[in-house]
Amino acid sequence: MIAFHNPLHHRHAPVHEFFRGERVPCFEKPDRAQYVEDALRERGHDLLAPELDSQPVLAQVHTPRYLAFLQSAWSQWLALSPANAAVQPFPSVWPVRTLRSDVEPDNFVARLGLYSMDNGTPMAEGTWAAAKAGADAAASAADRVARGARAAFCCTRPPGHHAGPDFMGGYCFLNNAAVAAQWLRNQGVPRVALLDVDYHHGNGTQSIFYRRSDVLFISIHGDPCTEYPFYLGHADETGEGEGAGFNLNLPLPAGTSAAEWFDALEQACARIAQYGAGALVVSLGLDAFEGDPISRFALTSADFTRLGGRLAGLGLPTVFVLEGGYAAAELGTNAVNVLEGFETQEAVQ
Ligand code: SP5
Ligand code: ZN
Repeated sequence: MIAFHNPLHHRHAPVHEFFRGERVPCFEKPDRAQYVEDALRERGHDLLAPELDSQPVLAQVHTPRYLAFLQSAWSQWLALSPANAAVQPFPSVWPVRTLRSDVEPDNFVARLGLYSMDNGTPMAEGTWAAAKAGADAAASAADRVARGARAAFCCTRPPGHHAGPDFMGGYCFLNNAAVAAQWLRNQGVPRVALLDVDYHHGNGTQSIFYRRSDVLFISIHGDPCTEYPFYLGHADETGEGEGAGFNLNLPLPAGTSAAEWFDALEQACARIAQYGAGALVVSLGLDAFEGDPISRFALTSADFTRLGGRLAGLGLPTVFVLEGGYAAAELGTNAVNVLEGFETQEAVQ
């Protein structure tokens, strides 16, 4: 399969995140992408460098002031003190209900809170460079598909699906899958289906497309009553305005078996077929894996091959975008299994 990698992903390398008030090592670490790249090469898939600038499409899915903040955040952080070069910034205050988010405070940490949904998305010196190159890789994969490729894979980190129009969160900064979907729309695909199979609800992607009918968003994920991101992802969120009826959430309890997970996948596939999509974008999180350290579904490595085969059965030009998945050593096998399940099923059709 055509696969784009992110040559700058390693420049996003924060050291720690918070868990129950303590600093713990980051789960979203550079070796995740390295394992996937290694597995792709071992199994004969070539890796291409990004070949397009995603900037115009980023401006369609994120707000100007958020993009401006993100691009300059590290230099603003250093301007507070040169010693900050060795310190990770974290937000500590957020504009929740009744507080104003229309006025940007001058204080850097207050602005960081304005543009964040959690304190679980640490930044480092190269975060913007890595995130931007990842969005370029997603645009490049989408463009190949728009120009006739059956499928393409974007192997990148940091992930993207928790990043909304004007905020970061859940290890995500720029919404790569939204970039891919918007790129396909700009290239003339009238209706794009975006299926998110990451363990965590793709709240950022949902919010970006919630009032639109030209991108159908479907997510299979851990029930937000108990699982991150907690404040979005319920079954009664079905879209608004023009987008009414074009958002489908399939939350499943923590501990759900693979058999039940594949039942939900059938519901998702039925909705995609009914929608009449011209292309499919898959937010390919691999944290539904039984061995994932922060998630509680039970898919095996073989189940990821089955997932790829089922998606091929939709018969749509498909862009796969890597999202979460924290069992790093198994991430390569699980990602390539999806792609090979897709290609094998494609070959027998
Ligand atoms: C893209 C993606 O998968 N983002 C997930 C963000 C999850 N953030 C919350 C992480 C909570 C980690 N809890 C550690 C439990 C260790 N037993
Ligand atoms: Zn996830």
